[in-house]
Amino acid sequence: MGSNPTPSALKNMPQLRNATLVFLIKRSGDKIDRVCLAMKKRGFGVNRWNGVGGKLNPGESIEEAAVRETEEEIGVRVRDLDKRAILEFCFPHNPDWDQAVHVFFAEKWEGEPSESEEMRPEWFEVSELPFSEMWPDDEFWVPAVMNGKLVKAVFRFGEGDVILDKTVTVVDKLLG
Ligand code: 6OG
Repeated sequence: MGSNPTPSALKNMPQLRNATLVFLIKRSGDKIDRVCLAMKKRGFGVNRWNGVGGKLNPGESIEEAAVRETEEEIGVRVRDLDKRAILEFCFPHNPDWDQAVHVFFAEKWEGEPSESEEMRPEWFEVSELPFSEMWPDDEFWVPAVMNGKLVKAVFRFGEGDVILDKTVTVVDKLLG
């Protein structure tokens, strides 16, 4: 018997599909004062403001996917990526949507955010984020991340994107 057995509840857990979420940020001194959100024009999360990102292509790393998606969605080539959160989303009524979202800040990029068929970017003051038009989970982790905290969180959603339960933890380090 191993000294550190896998808890039985975790044994049969399938590995969640990875996805990326990138926020372009502008600082004033140490503080983030502006963040680029983009209005999703189609598909999953349509009509919501969010960072940019998406699923990984076969063989791609999480960071490679984050760079590619940012370029595809808002025409900006990021030069740095700083991982700030890992969020697990489960949708028991539609497990195809289950995903582990890796959240990054980018502070250096080439080009200016511009509209694509999928996203319409806009700069927001961090103090004026449009939470009523964002995913309902965002109010529980975005403020901490904007304040410089690293976050791990798990959200379970029901029909109509209602949060059934959640665990949001500020951590010292993000692994994975
Ligand atoms: P595509 O399916 O468009 O990628 N994403 C979420 N973002 C937030 N803030 N909250 C959620 O709560 C999310 N679920 C997914 C990850 C989906 C994009 O949306 C993000 C990707 O950037 C459920 O390829």
